[in-house]
Amino acid sequence: GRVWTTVSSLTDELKDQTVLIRGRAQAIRAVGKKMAFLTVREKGFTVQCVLTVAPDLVSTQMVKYATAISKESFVDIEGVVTVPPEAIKGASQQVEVQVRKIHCVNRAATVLPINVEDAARSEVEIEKALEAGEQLVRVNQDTRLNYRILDMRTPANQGIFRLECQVTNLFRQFLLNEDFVEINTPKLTAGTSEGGAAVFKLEYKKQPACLAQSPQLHKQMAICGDFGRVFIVGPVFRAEDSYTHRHLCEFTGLDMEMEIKEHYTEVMDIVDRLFVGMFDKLNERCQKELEAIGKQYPFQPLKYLRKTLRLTFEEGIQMLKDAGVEVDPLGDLNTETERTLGKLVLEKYGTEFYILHRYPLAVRPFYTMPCPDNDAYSNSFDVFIRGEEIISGAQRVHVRELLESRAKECGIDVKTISTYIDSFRYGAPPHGGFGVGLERVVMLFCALDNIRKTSLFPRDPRRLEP
Ligand code: ATP
Ligand code: AMO
Repeated sequence: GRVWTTVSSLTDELKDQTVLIRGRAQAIRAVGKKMAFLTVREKGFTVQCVLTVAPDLVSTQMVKYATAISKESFVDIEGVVTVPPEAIKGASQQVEVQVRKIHCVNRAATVLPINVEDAARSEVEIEKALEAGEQLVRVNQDTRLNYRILDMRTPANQGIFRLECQVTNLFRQFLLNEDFVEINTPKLTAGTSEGGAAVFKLEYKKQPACLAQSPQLHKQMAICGDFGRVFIVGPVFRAEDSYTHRHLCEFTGLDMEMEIKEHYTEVMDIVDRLFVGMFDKLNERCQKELEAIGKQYPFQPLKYLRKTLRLTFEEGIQMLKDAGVEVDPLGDLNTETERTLGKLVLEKYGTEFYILHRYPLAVRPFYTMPCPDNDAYSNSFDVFIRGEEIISGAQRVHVRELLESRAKECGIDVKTISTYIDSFRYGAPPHGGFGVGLERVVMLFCALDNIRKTSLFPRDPRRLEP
């Protein structure tokens, strides 16, 4: 077989060598009848390919053939790598390929709903281009999502979803190394786990059912079944009724649950080691991805400490109060106060990643363990990146009677979760865990403004397609 080279690996080390590449014709420009430039893109990386008419090497017919190829078509190119005296504008690879053979493998339609080159520009580049009188279309979010397969081709999107894959991978690897067992939990369930409103109802063989709002109940039941430490990677469904930048109707949950010996801080210790290690490795292993994302959506690298800052909810309220922001000391923070606290924490402690724990019991789900010293508070926590929540976690109630009364107090129909509540009849160890929203981690790590940018095929209150 022939030896193929990827566009991303075309460097000056290959100077004068003949290479074979397959990619998309991103842009084609003819210069008279004897020369043409072709930008070839493969998985977000681009290289400039040059056709120059020369006896026995390149014919005028070949130039004509090349310039007739429609944008986004797949092409095979055989050519010689050269290093141009000046830097190439626009291409990610700084070498050129002098074309010897070109073949169009599969043609794209001549009219494209999205021009991938335009879709890849940053806001600053768009402004500049428009000022210079260039003709280009600003691609809006709905168009991007309607034609997601074209939008996906931009270098930034290639980076985002490769980075997302690493987040899942690092979550899994870390927990496997810590003796956790990966399990799968049902997505078709009889009852709700996080409270009534945001649930998709459906009929399950004539029986009322819903799509799992989280693996919460089943991951705890696996602890009752002596697995000790478990985790789940899977879809989570929330029938959100408002349209925000950070809520989806279906997202990917990274969940874990573990026995605890003494204190819920054991769960926060895992958050700390898991995420500090994850951020380090993302910065180290995903440099190309981060660079591609930052080129279109410029952002500052996340500021985090070697040991994650922990503040109690009361301390957080005090910081807000000192800054003149009045909040209910036993109520929840809202999007705005969470953001404000994030700013205050950054100023005072120099970190954009921190844990807020000991939340008021009244604002947490029924399965949350009250604080033993003061049951107005709970053994629970949220974790924030750049002032927005990425994780909720807690110690759980493992005493059946308390669990049942807490569920009733919270207005849960206990009949629908009786098998869960009954699991605690037969002896259960103290335990706790947390749930992470994958799309939120990637969105906030890269300071992106919308969760639809980190969901490959987002589901929101208005979108069920593609
Ligand atoms: P969790 O369910 O763990 O709290 P979350 O990030 O979805 O995760 P919510 O409880 O939904 O958080 O909300 C946290 C805060 O964000 C709320 O107190 C509320 O002020 C605000 N918020 C939640 N949902 C919306 C929404 N749909 N529109 C505007 N603000 C919202
Ligand atoms: P919670 O409801 O906070 O907790 O969800 C856990 C994490 O999931 C993410 N998240 C969302 N992401 C996108 N769209 C949404 N609509 C959405 N809702 C939540 C957030 C959030 O921090 N059972 C508990 C977890 C636990 O205690 O183990 C739970 O589901 O990043």
